[in-house]
Amino acid sequence: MKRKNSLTHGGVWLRLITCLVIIGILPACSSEKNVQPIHDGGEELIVVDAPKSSEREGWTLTFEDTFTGEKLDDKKWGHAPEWKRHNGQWSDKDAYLDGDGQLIIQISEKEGNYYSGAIRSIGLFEQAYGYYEIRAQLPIEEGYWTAFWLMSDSVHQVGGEGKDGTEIDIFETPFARYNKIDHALHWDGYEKDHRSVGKSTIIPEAYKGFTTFGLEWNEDEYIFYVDDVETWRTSAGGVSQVPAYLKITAEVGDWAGDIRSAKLPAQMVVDYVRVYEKKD
Ligand SMILES: [Ca+2]
Repeated sequence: MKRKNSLTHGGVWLRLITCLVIIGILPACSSEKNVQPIHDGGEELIVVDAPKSSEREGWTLTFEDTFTGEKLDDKKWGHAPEWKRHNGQWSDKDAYLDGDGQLIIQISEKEGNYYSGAIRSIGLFEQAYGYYEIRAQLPIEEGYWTAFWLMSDSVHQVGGEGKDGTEIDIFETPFARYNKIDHALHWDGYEKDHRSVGKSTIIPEAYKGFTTFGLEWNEDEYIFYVDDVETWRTSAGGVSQVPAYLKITAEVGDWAGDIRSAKLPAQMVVDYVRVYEKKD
C-alpha cells in the first residue's frame, strides 16, 4: 500500500525497510533509517515501509489511526474550525487522506492567501497520561510549521499552574530551517499570566524520511522522544492532571521565517498516530 509514497518521498535516501519480516524466521525490527536492501539468492527482496508494530511493552493501546481508506475517520477526528491563524487560515481541504494509508497535512497558497490543514480529536478521544506517538515525514521550508500536540480547554484557567490543563507540544517545527525540533508546554492561558517552557534540539535526521515523535506523560513528568531517543524531560508547570485531545496541524507565520521562499503546496505526511496507557 505504501510503496509508492515511500519511494517518492525518499529523496536521496532509499527508504528501504530494515528487515524482512519472514514470520518465524526473522523478528520484526524497528529502525527505519540507514536501511540496506536485503538480497536473497541474487534477487532483491524488499519490504518498503513496513509499519512498526503497535505493541509496546508495559503499555496498552488506547487509540490508533493508520489513516487507511479514502476519508478521515470521523469517529476519531474532526477538522479544526477554519479559523484564521497567524498569517494563514486553517482549511478543511488541506487535511485529507491520500488513499494510500497516509494523512496529508498541507500548506497551500491561493491568490496571496495562505491555508493549512488541522485536525483534532476533541470530544472523540481524550486521555490523561500515557504514551503518545506519531510517525511523520516533515517538510523543511520557511514560513510555516507543523506540529503534533495535546490540548485541554482548561489550559485557559489561570492559577493552578499547568496541573489543571497544559498545551503539550510533542513536536513543532518553527525552526525547521535550522534543522531544529521543538517541544514546548504552555499553561495558565495565553494572556498576561501565560507561562511556557520549551526545548529546541538540532536533529537533521528528523527531516530525512519518516521520523517518530513520542511523549510519555506520567504523574511526575513529561518525557519527549525523537526516533525513540529521549530529547527532553521536564515537570514544568507541575504536570497536567486532566485529559487532553490530539491535534495535528500546520500553521503559517513569521515565527517560522519568510513564507514567500516556500514552494507550495507543501505537505506533512503522517503514517500513524498511536496512544497507550500504562499497564497496572
Ligand atoms: Ca492553570
